[in-house]
Amino acid sequence: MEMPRLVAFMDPSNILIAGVGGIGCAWAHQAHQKCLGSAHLVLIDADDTSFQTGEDVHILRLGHALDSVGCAALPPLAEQRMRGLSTLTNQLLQETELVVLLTGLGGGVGTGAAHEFARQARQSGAIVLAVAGLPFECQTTRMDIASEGLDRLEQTAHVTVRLSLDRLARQTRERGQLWQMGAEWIEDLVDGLVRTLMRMGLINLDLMDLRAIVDRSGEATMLVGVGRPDNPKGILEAALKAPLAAMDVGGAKGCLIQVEGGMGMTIGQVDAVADLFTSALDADAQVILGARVSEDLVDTIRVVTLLAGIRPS
Ligand SMILES: Nc1nc2c(ncn2[C@@H]2O[C@H](COP(=O)(O)OP(=O)(O)O)[C@@H](O)[C@H]2O)c(=O)[nH]1
Ligand SMILES: [Mg+2]
Repeated sequence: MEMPRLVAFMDPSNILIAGVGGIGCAWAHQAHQKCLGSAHLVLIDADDTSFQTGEDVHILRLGHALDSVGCAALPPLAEQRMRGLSTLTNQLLQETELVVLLTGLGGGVGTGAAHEFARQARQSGAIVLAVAGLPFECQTTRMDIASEGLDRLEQTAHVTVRLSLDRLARQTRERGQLWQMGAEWIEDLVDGLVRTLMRMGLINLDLMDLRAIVDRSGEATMLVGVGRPDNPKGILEAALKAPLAAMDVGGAKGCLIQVEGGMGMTIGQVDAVADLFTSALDADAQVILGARVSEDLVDTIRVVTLLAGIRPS
């Protein structure tokens, strides 16, 4: 096996966006562009075309001959190669407190290497939030491959959000875009999370709050909504349009909610949005609320919620 390459300079920043596999790398790259400077980026793949160099990007190359997607033998090979990089990964993860892992399941690399990377990250003490794209429903072979990778990712990551490529594609088609490019939802989610955790707000949230939520048993998911301050209902509706695989969030027992708005945002507006977003939760749900003002948001409120302790439906 050829020597893996790590193009990197280690930096003590503690949020790492990780893309695993072709789609995962594309999503991670796009998300990182949006929150440049606040998070690091690692791209993990077997295929050099996934690697966008030139900025502060770490690259973990899993070696060639892994990229003919759809072959069931490939995920174990990718997993094994990922395991072989654990020394490099440990180095990379030394300062990392939070990993946002993006991947598309159903091919070789994402399916095999994502859960192994998540395991390594968790072992080094990081919180791992994963977003996993699920194959199109007509791709039954890929779906079978994906479901095994998903099981293992869900067992490993603190939170695994299932993203339906069917729903993603439908939405991007409505906007006249290619589905491969329709990763705005992912960008907003990652950007929102990074902002939530990196910057100080009116009401501060920190990693301990996040831990308190993600350590709950049951399923977890995340929602992002953007809209006008005077229309909290519209923000919730926008959030519920996310291309997530179907999941009933009604009974969630834990919720972290970050409300971000422009200079004129009032506590009343924060309350109204938070009330609406939490109204469907379990009556005893633990809710942690954060809010912050951002000059770049004009007449807009963005809400990022992480819901946990959801009973599997
Ligand atoms: N229809 C279609 N689906 C794709 C395409 N590329 C990726 N996918 C979907 O995305 C999943 C992951 O793909 P990819 O990230 O390229 O796989 P990996 O690099 O081997 O991990 C696949 O299982 C498919 O469901 C494509 O060009 N066409
Ligand atoms: Mg690939």
